[in-house]
Amino acid sequence: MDKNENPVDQIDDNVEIPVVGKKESTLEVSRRGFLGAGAVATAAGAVPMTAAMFAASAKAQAADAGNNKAFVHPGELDEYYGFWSGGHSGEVRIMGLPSMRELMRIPVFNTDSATGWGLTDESKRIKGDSAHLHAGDSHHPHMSMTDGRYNGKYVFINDKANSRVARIRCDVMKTDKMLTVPNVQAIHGLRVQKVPYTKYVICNGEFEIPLVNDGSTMEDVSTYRSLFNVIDAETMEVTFQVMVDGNLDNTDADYDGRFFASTCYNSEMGMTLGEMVSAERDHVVVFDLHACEKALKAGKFKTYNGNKVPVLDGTKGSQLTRYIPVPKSPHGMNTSPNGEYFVANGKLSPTVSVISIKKLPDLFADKIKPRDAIVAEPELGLGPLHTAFDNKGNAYTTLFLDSQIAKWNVEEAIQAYQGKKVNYIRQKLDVHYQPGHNHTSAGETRDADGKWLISLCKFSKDRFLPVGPLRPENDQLIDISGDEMKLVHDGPTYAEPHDCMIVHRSKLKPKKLWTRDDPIFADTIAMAKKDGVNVETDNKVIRDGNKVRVYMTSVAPMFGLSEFKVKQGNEVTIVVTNLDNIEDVTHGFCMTNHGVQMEVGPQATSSITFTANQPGVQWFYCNWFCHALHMEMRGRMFVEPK
Ligand code: RUQ
Ligand code: CUA
Repeated sequence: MDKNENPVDQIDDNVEIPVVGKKESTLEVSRRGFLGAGAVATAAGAVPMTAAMFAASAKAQAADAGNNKAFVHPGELDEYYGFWSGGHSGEVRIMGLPSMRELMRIPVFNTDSATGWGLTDESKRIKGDSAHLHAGDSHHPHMSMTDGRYNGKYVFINDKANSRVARIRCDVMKTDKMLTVPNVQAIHGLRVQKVPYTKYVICNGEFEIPLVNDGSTMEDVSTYRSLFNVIDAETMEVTFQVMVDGNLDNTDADYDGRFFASTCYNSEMGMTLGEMVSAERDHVVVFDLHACEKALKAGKFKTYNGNKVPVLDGTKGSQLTRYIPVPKSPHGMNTSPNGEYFVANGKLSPTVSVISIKKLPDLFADKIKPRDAIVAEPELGLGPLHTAFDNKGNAYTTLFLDSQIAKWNVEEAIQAYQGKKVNYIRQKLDVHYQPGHNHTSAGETRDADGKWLISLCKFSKDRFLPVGPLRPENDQLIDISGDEMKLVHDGPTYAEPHDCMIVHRSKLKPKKLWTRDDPIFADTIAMAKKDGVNVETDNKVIRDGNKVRVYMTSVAPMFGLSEFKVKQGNEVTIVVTNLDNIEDVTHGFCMTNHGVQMEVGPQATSSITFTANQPGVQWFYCNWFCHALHMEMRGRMFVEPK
């Protein structure tokens, strides 16, 4: 083959490639310049590396990773499930760890043509008042817990773009509830109550808006509020909201069932970037759930915007909250798995603030001052965003600007804060590049096991073959089981895994087949009953004025109907019941030229509604490969012209 035929061969060996992670590298300088870290001095004496040198050092690194525990042989199963947000793709992805194989995608706020999510009648019912929205921005997937441990029941996820929260049922790995949160804009940080169990999902309304947002006041910033939201995990309705001063960013819960804490990056209530970052200190708001529930019972709330959601007053001076000043625009909020600390990540400050949860009852009893709850403020590096934990008292903080993970010891950071001379920093590991969230295996639960760390890097730059101006991100897997962190895998991902969590496989028992009484399609079955149709046995066309409901079964490789007739302009609902009782035999239904596609899982019923607006013969076919005669699994819709 001609050397030039392979684009890889065209990479010039003598081209200057910056040394990854060396403070003096040219990359470091351009990266920092680009990201606008004003505080960072430009480094002098950059030592560029050639591609050949770079490859050699990469090889050495790989060899150093040694017996790569991340390698899962073909046919072997992973030890962990990972739940990844899909960012502005709006979905959630299931990964296998440590292989980093993508196992499944769960469409949530997006529309998906493979499964018909957003198109089917069932998914539209679940999406409810936002069924007309086809976009979303998913950030924080977190699993329900019992006594501070994952219970394998639900995964909750927020949609920043449309102020929604959705729930995924882990027995079928499908979205089963969705709610638009009233009175707020941009649901951002989301976590669950850990103890005694996930009764509530907690989340923050990030953007400040007038509390009564009907256009009567728009410029008057004093009417703007950001609300903390407490959602019932079972009913998926807002139980109450808490009004605060400043905005709210990320949040987490304690291991006692009493406190939640949220970061605030705009205590100034500024409306421009300059105004938002002007104060030297912002704060962490701590919420006392018991006090909130008491106030709720006592009727100490107001309602706004014509909805019934109780809004409690948690602004400064309230008994429901305490405001702990912390340095400049904190971002991530993470509870240590021993239940001792809330850690607020400094973002614009090189520090994280460690809050002692044990001291919070005294703070609420006004026995101590807010800053007295801080027990450490270790300096870690530039741009600390999120912190994860192992089971040995260490914390792992992403440094966005430094493109590193800082491993530090929590107790030693506390000693240093008390004035002892200790070096609490254990190691700094270069990651590639600009990490946002990180997460350790079971690290947000009591089961933190100190085995794996994921660094979700926002930029991949030179780590993969170039694929055009838009690049994948890089989800890096780090082995933290030894004394040293070791990078063992680069995983390119599509926009934008904000956050993830890692669950041991023993916690999950997903179903292999649907059960016929599943609530996801119960309403469709009820509709069939009204039509006098038994979807498991009948293949029938029901005409109801301009509406036509077509019921058919599917058994590989045939639909129960090979043809049916409608009139042009009819609103047609197709209901398909997959009678195959065999694992992995999913059928699909696609009506050509109508944008109609859906998945029908084994033993499931799925339905989809459209207008038959084109006369003539319209073929429908099965679009999920199911049988040697899958291509033949099709039939005709005859549309009589008007
Ligand atoms: S945020 S990069 Cu949406 Cu979780 Cu921190
Ligand atoms: Cu049924 Cu393909």
